[in-house]
Amino acid sequence: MRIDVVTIFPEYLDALRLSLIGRAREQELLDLQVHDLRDFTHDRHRTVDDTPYGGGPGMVMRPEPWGEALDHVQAAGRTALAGVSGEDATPHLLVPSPSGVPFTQQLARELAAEPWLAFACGRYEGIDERVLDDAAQRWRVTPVSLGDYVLNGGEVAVLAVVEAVARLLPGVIGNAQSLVEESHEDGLLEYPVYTKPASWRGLDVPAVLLSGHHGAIARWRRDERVRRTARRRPDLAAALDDAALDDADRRVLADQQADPGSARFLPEPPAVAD
Ligand code: 6GU
Repeated sequence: MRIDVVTIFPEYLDALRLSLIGRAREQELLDLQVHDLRDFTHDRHRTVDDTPYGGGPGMVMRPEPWGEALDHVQAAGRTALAGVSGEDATPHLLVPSPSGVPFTQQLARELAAEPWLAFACGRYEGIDERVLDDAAQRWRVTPVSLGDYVLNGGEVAVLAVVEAVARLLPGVIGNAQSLVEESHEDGLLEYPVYTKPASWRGLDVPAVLLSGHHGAIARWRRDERVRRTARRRPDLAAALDDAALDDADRRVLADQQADPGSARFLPEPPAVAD
């Protein structure tokens, strides 16, 4: 996969040299190129912003450097992808913004199937809207949001989106099974996990996990996923597809919903040993 990122803070993206994503780049599973927006300015001060038409607070990113930067991304990516995706390849442009569409595991899966993504990192009050309108005449353009809160710019969101997408690429994560049994893959949150020692600070690992009884362990984990989802994410629990639940799931769900617990930040109720 090819990914281009345009930003005024290229150093923010240095974190994508670390760990699994860094190794994926070394192995050329991922070709990630970061471009400095200021390289596409022509004035002495390398100005990327100006005051908003219509007044109001803050500054808006000027369209001209963005237009040139995205033209450069188009040309550089086409050269890099030559032969892979054809002469008319275009990136899917993602624009991080608190007013974007929610970034979800489902969207991450869809993006992981694409050959070429580009990210336009806005700062200040945002990018002149014509930059997106112009790009949309040639490319697919999707504003994306991490959630209902405000960051200072798109860079941190790009770190999150690139990590969520790149880990789904074939070969990036050694154990493919660990991608299947995860929060948000089937609408349920993940079950709690434990390692040695079996007793720590007076807290015992749930006995069922030491029982060697694989059926009972699978049932306990499933119950914990349902209970945790109902407790922490009533929105997800309400959206569960009833057809995907068995009788035990429905019982656990009903019990948890009848006794939801008093505070969002309480730890889980003690696990019941089997
Ligand atoms: Cl994607 N960008 C910015 N600037 N703020 C956000 C966001 C994105 N998602 C949530 N808040």
